[in-house]
Amino acid sequence: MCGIVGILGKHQVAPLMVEALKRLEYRGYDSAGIATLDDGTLDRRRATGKLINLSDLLVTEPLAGLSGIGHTRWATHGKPTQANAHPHQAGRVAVVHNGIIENFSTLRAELEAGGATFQTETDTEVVVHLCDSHLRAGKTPLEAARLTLARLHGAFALVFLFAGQDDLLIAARRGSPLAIGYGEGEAFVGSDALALAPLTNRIAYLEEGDHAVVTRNVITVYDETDAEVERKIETTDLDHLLVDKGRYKHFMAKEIHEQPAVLADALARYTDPSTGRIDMETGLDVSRFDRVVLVACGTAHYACHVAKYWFEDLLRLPVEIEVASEFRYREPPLNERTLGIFVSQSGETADTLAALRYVRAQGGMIVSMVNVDSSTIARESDLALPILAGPEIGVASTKAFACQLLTLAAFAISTASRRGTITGDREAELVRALRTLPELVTRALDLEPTIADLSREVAKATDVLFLGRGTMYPIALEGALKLKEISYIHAEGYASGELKHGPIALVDEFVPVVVLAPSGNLHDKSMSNMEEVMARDGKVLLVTDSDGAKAATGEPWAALELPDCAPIVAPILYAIPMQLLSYHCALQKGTDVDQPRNLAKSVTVE
Ligand code: HGA
Repeated sequence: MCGIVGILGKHQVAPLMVEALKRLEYRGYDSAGIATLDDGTLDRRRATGKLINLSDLLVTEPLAGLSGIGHTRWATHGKPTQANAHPHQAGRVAVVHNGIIENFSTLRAELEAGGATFQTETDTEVVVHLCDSHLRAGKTPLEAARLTLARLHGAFALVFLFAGQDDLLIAARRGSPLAIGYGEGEAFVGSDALALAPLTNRIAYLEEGDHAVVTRNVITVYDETDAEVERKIETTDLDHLLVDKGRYKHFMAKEIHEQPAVLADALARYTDPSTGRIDMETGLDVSRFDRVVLVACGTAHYACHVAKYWFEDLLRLPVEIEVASEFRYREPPLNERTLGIFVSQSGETADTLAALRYVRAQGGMIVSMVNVDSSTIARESDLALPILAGPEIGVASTKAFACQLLTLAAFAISTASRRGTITGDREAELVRALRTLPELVTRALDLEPTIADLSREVAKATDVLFLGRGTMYPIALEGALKLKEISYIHAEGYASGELKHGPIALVDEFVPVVVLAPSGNLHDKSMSNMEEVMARDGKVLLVTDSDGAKAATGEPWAALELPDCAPIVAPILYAIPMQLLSYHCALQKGTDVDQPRNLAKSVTVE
């Protein structure tokens, strides 16, 4: 959330910064802005809403200069107005900020008492006033930045630009990620390496508490004690990841349709068809843990919820799933026999990262599943398993969810096999089932025209319920979340058996109820719950397979028939119609599918 960039270039930086911000727009699109130094003088352009508004403004009011900082905002403090848009400036300093300054109100009161006049409602503005006060007291930019940083509480990344200092940026990381890019006589700073990909492929990541003095030819990094430190420069290979929508109208549609391909990639990496085994060299001592804790947020949390069923079944161990933002402050008792599994698409989710550090402090083992190999969560794990989904740009997660599930399944099978809780034959049977996924998902995607038709009716609703049992329960939760996120229709997911304990009061002829009920041991129970809904005129959309359809009772409003599948792959398969339904409802409603209101993709604030 909030993307930041800084460039000390050889060419005009405004267009380069807009390009870099385009690749950071997934982090927020409440406003965007840049500040540059032209002949040593600071100037800014800022616009509310998407980056395109800033680009348009720069056409009529261009900004010259070879040095600059830029920002795309997801507001935490203060409305998404132009005044609140970054960069913020006071006197000779401008700043871009990702994160939250938690003690901003105390600092603001103190600065106001000292005569500072604030222009914004943001927490960030205290940073520029503090820094400017130190500059006015005769401190150097580095001294002023250090004195400022020493006063700030919270989690943040900051980049400072100083009037009259054409060859200087100061970057600081405490909690939020920051990458430094090395060029030939140029230097860059960005929230992630992808933002800098067209500018350089030589990247170093600041570590927790670091700050860096960046000039075109020399970059010096200091740790939290102000001691000079080396941070490894890595050569990245991200150019090929610069993606477009191809023939699709939205990234979300493209990403939904990429699922057969990305699942095939992940299967090629994690399964070995010649042996019928999972191919996942983890190096973990699998006998060391007797309890599994799965921690994540949002859609990744629902992937963990599915995995709980798999881990309990295959590993026969106690498994807990946790919402990271609750887990981290609860201080649950854990020990070195706890295996913590952390799932995050970006690998930067602030709450998940904090939860990981808590488990580490308790002596637990840390396994993460992320889509960005260079992310902080990956780097802080004992074992980081890439989910191999490729860049996911649409804010609503689709292909990353499928790949998170596949990676969790492969890890559960491989660990169970090594702990001896499943036989080699059972492993081979499960691997065979996983390998059917690309074809099954392709067939599920063929249902799109039918789902598009159904969406015309569903999109008229103000409330939609999703029901499921077993692993279909978390898919019901995910279906409801997806619908809320991109179509803004109120939706709730429930365990089918819970309906009669309250939510059934919502049911009438205007409420579509999506019932996820593949054939199998829970089908009869699900049919009873479906009958309970239909008896109250609920409009049921049954999602099942051919046997499930044959055994269905009553007359649902509509039915979708997915291909038959093994239970282990059902959650991945049944998520597909949920994604398509929400996508087509959003099209019906004309919402902004890839950048839904109030959301951002990588959640780096609490
Ligand atoms: N607190 C700052 C930055 C917001 C942010 O990092 N969001 O993720 C603001 O509200 O502008």
